[in-house]
Amino acid sequence: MNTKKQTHNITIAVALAGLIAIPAWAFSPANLTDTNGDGVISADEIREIREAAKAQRLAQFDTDGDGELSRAERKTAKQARRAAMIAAFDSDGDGELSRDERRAAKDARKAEIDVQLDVNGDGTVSEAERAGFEEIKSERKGRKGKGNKQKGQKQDTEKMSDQSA
Ligand SMILES: [Ca+2]
Ligand SMILES: [Ca+2]
Ligand SMILES: [Ca+2]
Repeated sequence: MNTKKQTHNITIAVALAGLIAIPAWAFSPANLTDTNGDGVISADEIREIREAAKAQRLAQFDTDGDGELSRAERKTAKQARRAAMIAAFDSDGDGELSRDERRAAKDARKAEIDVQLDVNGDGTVSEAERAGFEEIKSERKGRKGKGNKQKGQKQDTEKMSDQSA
């Protein structure tokens, strides 16, 4: 790979990560591409893009080069993301993202994803064009929802028994 180009791409990826980092199911840097040119961005293509984004994130923030992000490295990554978010969406310039600014960021992210999903560029995202994205979304939601619920219930139970003990 071309290192120079990659570094440049990382910068873009980080900026993009900032743009789209808000949602609960946080989607990694989106440059959703119809890699195999079949007219739709499949779930597999999204997975690959996400893996690549993850690798880029690692390449940029793995300062000690051990192939993992330590807590401190994660923190730096998070701060960079936050800074990118604020740079992009802090309309009133107070250094914080208000609820409206967050909403604007979310809307921008949605719009951006729609543009990317509209592979044939006809201005609408057809069911076929959206299918892969929805698959990823429901996959994540399912996993997260289930996990959280079970965890939450367990925690509640534990908490209750703690309190009664
Ligand atoms: Ca494709
Ligand atoms: Ca603000
Ligand atoms: Ca379309």
